[in-house]
Amino acid sequence: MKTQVAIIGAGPSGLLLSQLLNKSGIDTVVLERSSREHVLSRIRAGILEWGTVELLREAGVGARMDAEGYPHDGCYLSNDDEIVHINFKELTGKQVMVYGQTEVTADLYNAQDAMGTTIVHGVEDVKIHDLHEAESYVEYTLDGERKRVTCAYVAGCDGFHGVSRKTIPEDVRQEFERVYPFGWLGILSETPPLADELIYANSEHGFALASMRNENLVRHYVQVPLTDKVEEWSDERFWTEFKKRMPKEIADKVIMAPSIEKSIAPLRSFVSEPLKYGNMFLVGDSAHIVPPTGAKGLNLAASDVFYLKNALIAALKDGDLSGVEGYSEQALARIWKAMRFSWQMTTTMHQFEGEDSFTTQMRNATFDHLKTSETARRDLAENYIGLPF
Ligand code: FAS
Ligand code: PHB
Repeated sequence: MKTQVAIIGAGPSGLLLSQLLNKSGIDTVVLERSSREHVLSRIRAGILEWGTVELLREAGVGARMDAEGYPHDGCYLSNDDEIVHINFKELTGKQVMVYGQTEVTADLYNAQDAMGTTIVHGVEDVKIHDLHEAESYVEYTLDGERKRVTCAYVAGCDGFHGVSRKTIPEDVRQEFERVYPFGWLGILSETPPLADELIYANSEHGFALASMRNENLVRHYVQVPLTDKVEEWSDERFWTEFKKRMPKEIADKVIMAPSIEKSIAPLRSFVSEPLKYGNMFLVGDSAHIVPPTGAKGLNLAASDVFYLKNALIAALKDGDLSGVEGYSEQALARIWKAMRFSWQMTTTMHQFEGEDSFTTQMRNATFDHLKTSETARRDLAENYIGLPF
């Protein structure tokens, strides 16, 4: 097979890049390890920055999001029973959109079907070659047969455990990492949201987040030790812990209904530089991981896609290589600022095992500053709604 851009991975990064490139007349082939059903079964992000909303509209996949998504003007942060409202709309003029990553992925798949693009599922043993030649190629096995896609460029959209980042030699890569000593246990439950907007709760018992998907489906999380296993957490244990961490006026409204999905995600901050190696570009989770506290993971993938699609269109249609040469530096500038915000939100809102009393006082002082300073609230709002692409 021959194409202009070989895309490895059919998660949000790969599908959105394929959608935007094909809309501009650039030919792509997407190679995905899992089945379409498996990709669509993943429950992940829930918040879209407005830049992501506008990019999805540009890609022609905004209709269901605009019909079924929920624009939110702000969110709440609580510290035990104290609650502070961060009014994004008032402080920045912007909102965020509550619309699950699962829905975004489904909308992208449907649009890709309509466009008749090439997405190959169930590929194995992907290998990337000749990245410093005029033409590169990607090899993979499908149904026991070894195949090859020749291309001008390769987009590594294959997530944290993918092959593309590891194709860059270790002595070329520089990796930065912070692994947090806890994870998030998340559940889906068919109950109404506990408030009109999200609640990020810090308490002496640990962190919890009350999020939502629609008026009768909530997505809630509690911080758990990394050693915990999801089977150790009954629904009752989850709800009891969740109520302890929410402010009393919220906890009193909790309906302890059955979970329809339950999973634990570890938290880590990670960046691999550079994002370009010859004809290959890293996009989304293949290049970086953020703790979900700042709702940045999916949204950083979107800004990477925005920079790369512009660069590839300029290179392949006009022979202008400035974008592809500048992609890594341009994307990393935004990645690092989102990395900082996500790390700050995580350290501010989570209790760390064995932390000293000074650290606890710093957390309380940060919360008090948010309560009393509009400037502090505007800084948080500006980062949460998403820095400009
Ligand atoms: P993805 O990991 O989504 O997709 C990569 C794709 O590449 C996958 O389909 C995979 O099967 C495929 N692949 C991997 N190796 C391959 C290979 N060798 N060959 C071919 N295909 C290969 N973000 C938030 O903003 N909020 C959240 O609450 C949140 N929760 C999360 C919970 C979990 C458990 C995880 C893992 C992530 C969460 N994230 C969250 C982050 C998540 O949303 C990512 O940012 C988002 O999925 C990034 O999309 P992609 O870059 O497409 O990577
Ligand atoms: C979610 O709804 O899954 C969600 C929302 C906000 C976050 C993380 C996860 O910061």
